[in-house]
Amino acid sequence: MAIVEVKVPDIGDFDEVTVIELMVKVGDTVKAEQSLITVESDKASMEIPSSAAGVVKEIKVALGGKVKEGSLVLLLETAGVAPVAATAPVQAAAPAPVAAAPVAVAAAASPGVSGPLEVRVPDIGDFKDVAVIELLVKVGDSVKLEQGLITVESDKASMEIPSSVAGVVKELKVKLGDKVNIGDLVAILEGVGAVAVPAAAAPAVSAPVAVTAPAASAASTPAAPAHLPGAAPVGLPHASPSVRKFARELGVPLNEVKGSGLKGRITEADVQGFTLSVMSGAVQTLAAAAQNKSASSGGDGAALGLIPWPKVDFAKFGPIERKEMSRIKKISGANLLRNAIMIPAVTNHDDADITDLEAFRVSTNKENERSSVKVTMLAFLIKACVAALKKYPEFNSSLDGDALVYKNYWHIGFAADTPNGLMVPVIKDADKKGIFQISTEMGELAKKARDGKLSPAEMSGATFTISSLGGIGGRYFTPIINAPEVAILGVCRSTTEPVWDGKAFQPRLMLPLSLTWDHRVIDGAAAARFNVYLGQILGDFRRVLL
Ligand code: CAO
Repeated sequence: MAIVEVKVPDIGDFDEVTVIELMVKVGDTVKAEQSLITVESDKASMEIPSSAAGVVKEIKVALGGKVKEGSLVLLLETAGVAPVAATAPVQAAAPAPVAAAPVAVAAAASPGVSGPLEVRVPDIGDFKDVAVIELLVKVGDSVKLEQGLITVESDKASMEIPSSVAGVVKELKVKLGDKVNIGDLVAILEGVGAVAVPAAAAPAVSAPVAVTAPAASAASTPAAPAHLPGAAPVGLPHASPSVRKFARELGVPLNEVKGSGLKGRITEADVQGFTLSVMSGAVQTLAAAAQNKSASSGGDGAALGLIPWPKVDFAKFGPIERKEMSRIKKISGANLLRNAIMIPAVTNHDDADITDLEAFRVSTNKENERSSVKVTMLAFLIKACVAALKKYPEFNSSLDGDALVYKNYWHIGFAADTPNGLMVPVIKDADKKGIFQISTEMGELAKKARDGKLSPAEMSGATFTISSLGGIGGRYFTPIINAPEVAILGVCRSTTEPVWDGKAFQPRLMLPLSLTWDHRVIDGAAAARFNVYLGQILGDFRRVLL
């Protein structure tokens, strides 16, 4: 054990910055590079990462306090041996800050420009191929000089790209998910006002003009940081990159979350709180509210250009009873509708011979009769799906704009039928767990789902989902993909059937499988291969080891 001092590393040109968020507390176990605090200057917000892994012993900074390069952030107890005498506190090697702050430069204004003006990505420091995560304006909007047009984000920082001119947006040249670099065209504006030019030299600008910052020059129109206090356009959520990422993963609309941090900053706890409020029904997202409104008015499909939903006075034909749908049904209904409409989904049906696997499952349960854990077919299916997902990784991916995000983790969701409606708890890291552990967790999660006690974290992060109706019955069905996943496996009840072995019919236990997949990501041939491979594994589970 050693005590390690974590200090503020080189934070570029910034002298003193304010601590605006404490992201860990005493007793927390942190990984190396995990963000510890967020600091903010008048130009940028940055997360200060931990230079070592360990347990937080003491926090040496306070909210609102000022720090600079070399300031002590906290003391960590690490598992390893300290690089110097173990009794003395050791200064950790200073890591680079998570966010390199964009250079701040005063821009002079050259008034009286009109005509089409190009706004390009200015010097954004060392960042390359940063993703556009927010469009802050739309065609037709009037923008002021220095107003943020888009927000870009690397894995380290988020920044706003400001307009170098005042004018009306004629064309947006980027879309959500695009990757941009210095010099890339962001928008074309009809200039009506000032053009920002380097403070040192303010040449007359005649339209059309490319307002592009020279790559190496600090004296250029800078990329404004995402959290420029006082200058951020109204409504821009005030949150650190990691909180934004967390919100995106949960599908939380950040602009609807109230920040409890310094200067209204949105913290991870705020995002969690918002999620819980939505789950408990206390709060509705604006999107859900709009969808519910549309559904409650008959879901008339007007937005899709469809003919109106039939309005029928059912009471005319016989006695009726009207009941409000459960909250979970309303929420899942809105999600199912979106997924059914937006995903070009195809379903492949197949059968797997599980005669031997079922015999093994039954004998395993007999051998462990005294154990409270019952091994279920679904646990084997989860394990088999992980093997198939590893062999065909696009089934474990998600669409992000024009890119595919391949996930190197295998979290499997399973649909659970509850008195309040359908819920999808998630077995995290199913690849690392054995059948007993998966069965145990599934039992616990299914119980929590039925008792309405699942936490948002227990329902998030799935990379693939299985919906099993095997305990109930049926033959095949077409499950709806749980976006942003790209495939889902539906399973029905196994039955003993005569299967031709080349010489005679043999009684074999056959499991019906229905794989629904997103045709934007997966081709029919790949889906057939996935099902065939899954069937082979279920037919001979030793293949999981290969
Ligand atoms: N074929 C034949 N029998 C099966 C089977 C299959 N594919 N899958 C399960 N069974 C059997 C089990 O062995 C068990 O039998 P015993 O009681 O004799 O041991 C019985 O059916 C009940 O199983 P179960 O459903 O309780 O357990 P499970 O692990 O299969 O499923 C869970 C757990 C939570 C997924 C399930 O209870 C559930 O909620 N299923 C519904 C999912 C759903 O609604 N999907 C639709 C989504 S789209 O609207």
